[in-house]
Amino acid sequence: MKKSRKTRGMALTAFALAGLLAGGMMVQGAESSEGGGKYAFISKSMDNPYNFAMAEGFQEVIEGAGGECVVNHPLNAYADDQITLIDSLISQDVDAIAIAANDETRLTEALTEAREAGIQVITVDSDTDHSVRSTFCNQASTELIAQTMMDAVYDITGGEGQYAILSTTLYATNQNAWLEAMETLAASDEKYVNLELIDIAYGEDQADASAEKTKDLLEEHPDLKAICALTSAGITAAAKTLSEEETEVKITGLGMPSELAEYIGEDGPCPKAYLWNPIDLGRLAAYTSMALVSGEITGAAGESVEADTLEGSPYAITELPEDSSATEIVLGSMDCFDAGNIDEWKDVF
Ligand code: RAM
Repeated sequence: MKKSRKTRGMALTAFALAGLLAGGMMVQGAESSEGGGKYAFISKSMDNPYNFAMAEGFQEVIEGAGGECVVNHPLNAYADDQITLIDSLISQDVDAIAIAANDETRLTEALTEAREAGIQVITVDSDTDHSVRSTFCNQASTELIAQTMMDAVYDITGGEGQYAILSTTLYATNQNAWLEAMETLAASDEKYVNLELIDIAYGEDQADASAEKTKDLLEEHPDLKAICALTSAGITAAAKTLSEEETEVKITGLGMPSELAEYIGEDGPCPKAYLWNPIDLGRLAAYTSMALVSGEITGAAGESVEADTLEGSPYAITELPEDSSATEIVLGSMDCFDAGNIDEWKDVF
């Protein structure tokens, strides 16, 4: 199996910093409020509708409660771009940072400094080193996502043949956890015995790079039957590429129905895709940040988060399955988008 990677450059960080200082696109300032606290959200990267959806939910809840919201979308999905933003938020004296981590360990120093400055830190969508955040707003359990992805591959291939996975970067905590769980499941469940994982490609959570990686997969693996994209940016780019290349190879994975609508269908490149509600995930992160700042919770197992506008409220804070010294809050389930329901879903997110 081949793994591809792209090296990251310091130039990106310098560019991100320049953008930040110039008040560029990367940083959306937000409504000021009557002293309800200053709450920051850092997504993985800009130009990704999934990240805009999370930010929208986060901002809606913070501003609805009278807080000030600072939304930061880094230029690229790398730790360096996020470190620059964390440093800036420390000097802006925010009360809390909710971050979708681009790397499990490389944010540790910057987030430790944030906590030492009295800032509450949580992760959302993608976790860090457990010691530097109070809790993690997890979209759905790793097992559920891995099982759903393996079953989607099984369904669209008829249960046999070669498939490839399209991921984001080599460092993304969430995609790496899902990948590992998929590999474990594929190796342990007889159901998947006739499926062969032939390649893992990394499209950097960007449209262009994901499209290039999709073309490479088609060229390098003539017997490829399906691609499973663990990224909303990747699945849309791959679906577009498959349709332009007029290939029989199919795609499934995690994606936004609003972006995938034209590719979904029995005859289209994407028979079905899945996702949790990213706007709700942003809302949950906002409620959790506010509860930490007000002292209602500390992030310990056994506590819960009141989330007035979310159906599942209150959300229990539970121990991480793999580390009883750290916690998470699981948003819940995933929805499936296919020819039968895509028209309803495409306007939701
Ligand atoms: C991408 C991001 C995010 C992931 C979604 C499904 O936009 O990588 O982390 O959860 O896809």
